[in-house]
Amino acid sequence: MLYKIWDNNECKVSRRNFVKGGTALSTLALATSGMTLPFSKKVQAKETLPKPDEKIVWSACTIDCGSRCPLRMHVIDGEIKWVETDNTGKDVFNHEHQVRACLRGRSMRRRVYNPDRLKYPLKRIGKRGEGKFKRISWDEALDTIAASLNKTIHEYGNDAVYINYGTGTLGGTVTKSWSPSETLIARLMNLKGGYLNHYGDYSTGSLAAISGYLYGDYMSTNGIDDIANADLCVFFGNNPAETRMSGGGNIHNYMETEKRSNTRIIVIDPRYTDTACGREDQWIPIRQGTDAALCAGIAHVLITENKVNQDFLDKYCVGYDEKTLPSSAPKNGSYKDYILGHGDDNTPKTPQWASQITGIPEDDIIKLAREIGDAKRLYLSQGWGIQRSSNGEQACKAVAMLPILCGQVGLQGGSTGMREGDHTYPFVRFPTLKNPVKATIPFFLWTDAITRYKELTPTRDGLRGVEQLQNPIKFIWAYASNTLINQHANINRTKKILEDDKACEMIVVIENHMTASAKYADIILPDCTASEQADFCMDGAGGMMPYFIFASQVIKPRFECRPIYDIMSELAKRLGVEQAFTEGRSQEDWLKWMYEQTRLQNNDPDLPDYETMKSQGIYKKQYDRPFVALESFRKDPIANPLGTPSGKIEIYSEQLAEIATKWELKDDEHITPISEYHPSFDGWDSPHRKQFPLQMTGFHFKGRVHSTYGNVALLKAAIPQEIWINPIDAGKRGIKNGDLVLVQSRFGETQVGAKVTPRVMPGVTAMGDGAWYAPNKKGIDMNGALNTLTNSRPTPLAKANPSHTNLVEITLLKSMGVEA
Ligand SMILES: Nc1nc2c(c(=O)[nH]1)N[C@H]1C(S)=C(S)[C@@H](COP(=O)(O)OP(=O)(O)OC[C@H]3O[C@@H](n4cnc5c(=O)[nH]c(N)nc54)[C@H](O)[C@@H]3O)O[C@H]1N2
Ligand SMILES: Nc1nc2c(c(=O)[nH]1)N[C@H]1C(S)=C(S)[C@@H](COP(=O)(O)OP(=O)(O)OC[C@H]3O[C@@H](n4cnc5c(=O)[nH]c(N)nc54)[C@H](O)[C@@H]3O)O[C@H]1N2
Ligand code: SF4
Ligand SMILES: [Mo]
Repeated sequence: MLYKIWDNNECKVSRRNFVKGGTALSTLALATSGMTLPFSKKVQAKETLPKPDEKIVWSACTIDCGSRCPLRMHVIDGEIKWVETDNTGKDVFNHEHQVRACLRGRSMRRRVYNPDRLKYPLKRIGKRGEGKFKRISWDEALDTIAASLNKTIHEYGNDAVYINYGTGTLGGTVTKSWSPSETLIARLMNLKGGYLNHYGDYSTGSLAAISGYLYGDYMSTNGIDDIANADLCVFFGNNPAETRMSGGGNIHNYMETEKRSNTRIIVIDPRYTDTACGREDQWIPIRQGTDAALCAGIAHVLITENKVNQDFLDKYCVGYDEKTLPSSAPKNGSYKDYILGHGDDNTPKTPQWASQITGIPEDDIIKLAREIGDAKRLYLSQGWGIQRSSNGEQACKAVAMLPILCGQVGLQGGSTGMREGDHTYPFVRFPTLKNPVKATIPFFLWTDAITRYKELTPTRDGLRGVEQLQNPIKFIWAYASNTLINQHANINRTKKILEDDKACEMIVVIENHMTASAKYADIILPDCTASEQADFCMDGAGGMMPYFIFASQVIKPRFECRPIYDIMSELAKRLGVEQAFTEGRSQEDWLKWMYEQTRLQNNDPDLPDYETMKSQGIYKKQYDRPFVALESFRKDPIANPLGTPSGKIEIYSEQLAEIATKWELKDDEHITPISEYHPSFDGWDSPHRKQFPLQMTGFHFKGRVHSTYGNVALLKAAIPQEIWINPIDAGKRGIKNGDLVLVQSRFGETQVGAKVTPRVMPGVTAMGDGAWYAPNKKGIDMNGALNTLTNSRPTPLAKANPSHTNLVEITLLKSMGVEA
C-alpha cells in the first residue's frame, strides 16, 4: 500500500518539495511515515533538473482550520508540480513573519489531482445513497435543478429549501461556503424568495449561545501572544498545536511567545495533547464533560480563601452575590450561594466534591485554585472541545467564571475565559442580500426538519422566527459540505432519513470529490478547487499580523469543473434573475469591486492597487501589541456597555431564568441562570456505562481538517486514524498497540487501529474526527468514522451537537500490535 503512493507521479513532487522546501512539517510527514526509502536514484536525478517554463502562482488553502495559508504553486505545462508557501517577510516570528502552510496545505496538489476528483455533472440512477450515478451535461444538470427549485417553491414554499452547513471553502470570498447566509447560493435564493435559515454552528454552538447571555455576544479572549504578559496560562481543552497549525496561526505564535516568556502553563484535557507535549508545566487529565465541577471546586477555594476580586464583581458584573443579584432572583440564588452550598441543593462545591466527579485529586484542585487566585495576570482560555459536550453550555460558562472571579477581563495579559482572539483586517464581502424567510432552525436539527417539522417548537427545539414550520425540508443545497453524512451525528440515523427520496426530494451536492455526502446526492455538480479560480482569501487567525491573500487561477479548471460563480450565474439565468444576480459583473469584476470597496472603507495608505496586490499575493498588517478582548468595556463600562440587558457581565442571567421556567426540558436537561454543574446524558456517570464502559471524546486531528484532506494517501499513511486507549483499559481487553479493534456505541460501530498510550487518562478514549465513512457490505464502517458512534440528541439550550460526549465499548478484532 505504501509503495503504491510512491509508484505514481506524486512521489517526484514530494521529493522535490522535500529537497527544496525543507519544511519541518513535510519532513515530519515523511519521517513519521518511514517513507523516504523507496525513492529511486533515477527519479531523483530527473527531478532536480529545473524546467525553463516553470511559473510560480500565488494560491491559498481555504479550508476551515482556523488558519489561512498562502500556497505558491509551481506550474509546468499547465500542471501543478509542487507546492511551496509564503516567502515574504522575515524568517523569524516578528509580526512580519512568513505565513507558512502546514503539511496539509502543502499537499494541496494531491487534492487537485486526487483519484476521487469529480469530473462531470452526475445524476443519481440507483437508490439514494447507493452511489450509482450517470454522467449528464451541464445543461441537463442545471435545467433539472432549476425545475426542481421552481417546483419546490411552488408546491411547498421557500422555507422548504435548505442550505446545509459546509466549511470546505470558508476562507474564500466569492467561493465562501460558510456561513450559508454568506454564500452565492444564499444570494441566488434570496433573489427567489429565500430559504430556511439556521442559527449556530457545529464549531461553537453551545459556547456562542451561553456567551450571548454572559457577555452579550459571541466572545473570544485575548490574543494567544498575550500569554507573554501573564504569569499563569491555563488551557481548558485547547489544542492549537493541532487546530491552529499554520505558521501564521496560533500554534507558531504560542510557541514563540512561550519561548520568550516565563509564563507557567497548565493544560487541562483528558488527553496529553500535542500542545502540551513537553511545552507545559503541568497536565491535568480530566473526565470528559466534568469541567463545570472542577471550576466550581476552584471557585470554592477562591471564595473561601478571599481570592476573588470583589471590586470587579461589584462594578462590572450582575449576580455574583446578593449585592448585585437582580430582584427577580430567588433568595440565596447568587453564584456565591451556589458555590458555598447556601442554594437549593445545600451542597458546598468543595474540592473534595469536585474531585469525585472530575477524577482529579483534591490537593491538585486546591493547588490549581491558589495559583489561579494568586496570578497577577491570568491568561485562561478554553478551546471549543469542552462545549461540544452534552452539557456544553454549562461547561463553558463555568470555565469563563474563573477569570471573571479574579477580575482579569479586559486587561493586557488577562482573559475572558473564552478562546483566543486576534486582530482582524476588515474586508468588504460579496453582498448576499436579505433572506425574506423568517423561519430559522438550530443548525443541528436539520434532519428533524425533514422528518418531524410540524413537531418542532420554539420552547422545546429552539425554533425561531415562527411558532411552527409550515413545510418540511424538501430541497437541500450542500456546497463544500460533508455534513450530510460524514460530519453530522449518528450516520446510521441520517442515512435512513436521506435514503427516503419521498421525504427530502432533491439533494444537490457541489463538491470537488466523491465524498460520503456526495453519494447521497440526486445531482452532483463538479466545482473548481481553489487552484482553478481566482479569489481573495482570509479569515485565519493572524495574531498581531492580520493578513489576506490574493489567490490567482493556477491551472485551468480540470475536466468539466466550473467555478461556483459561473454555476450560480447560469442557474440565475434559468430562474429569471441573472441581471440581479451578476449585476453585469464577471468573477474578476466582483473581486475588483470588493477590493476597491475595501480600499475606500479602510482608507489604508499601505493597501496597493489591485494589480500590485494580485502579483504580491499577500498583504500583512502589523499591530504593536496583542489583541485584548473587552478592553474598552474594562476602561469604561458605562460608555461601552456589553450587549446583555444590564450592559454588564451577567453571572446571573434573568433571561436564562425565564427560559428555564418556560422551556420544556427533560429530567436530565438543565438550564440555570448561574453556572452550575449537572451530570448529563451519555456522561461519565450515565447508566449506559454498564454496557458501554468507556468515555470516548473526539478531537480535531492534524491529518485532516474534518474530512478534507482525508483522501490524501500520504497524509493517511503518515498520520493514521486510531483510537487512543490507556494501557490499563487496553490491558483489561487484551488489546495491544496497533491491534485492529471494534468500537461500539448505542448508535453504531466502526473498525479502527488502537493507539495504546498513557497520553489518554484511564476510562476515557479518544478519536480524531473526520475519517471518511467507508461501510463494508454489512454496513460496518471500516475506517474509524467517528459519527458512526455519536448521538444526534441536542444540548438543552443551544440545541447543539454533543459530539465529544460518547460512551463506547472496545473489543479486540485482530491482534496485529506490539506491547506499548
Ligand atoms: N463527531 C464529530 N463530528 C463533527 C465534529 C467533531 O468534532 N466530532 N466537528 C464538527 C465541526 S466543528 C465542523 S466545522 C464540521 C465540519 O464539517 P464540514 O463543513 O462538512 O467539513 P469537511 O468534512 O471538511 O467537509 C468540507 C467539504 O468541502 C469540500 N471542499 C473543499 N474545498 C472545496 C471547494 O473549493 N469547493 C467545493 N465545492 N468543495 C470543497 C471537501 O471536499 C469536503 O467534502 O464537522 C462537525 N462534525
Ligand atoms: N488540524 C485540524 N485543525 C482544525 C480542524 C481539524 O479538523 N483539523 N477543525 C477546525 C474547526 S472547524 C474547529 S471548530 C476547531 C476546533 O477546535 P477545538 O474545538 O478546540 O478542537 P477539539 O480538538 O475538538 O477540542 C480541543 C480539545 O478539547 C479536549 N476535550 C474534549 N472534551 C473535553 C472536556 O470535556 N474537557 C476538557 N478539558 N477538554 C476536552 C480534546 O481532547 C481536545 O484536545 O479546529 C479547527 N482546526
Ligand atoms: S490546513 Fe490550515 S494550517 Fe494547513 S495549510 Fe491549510 S489553512 Fe494552513
Ligand atoms: Mo468547526
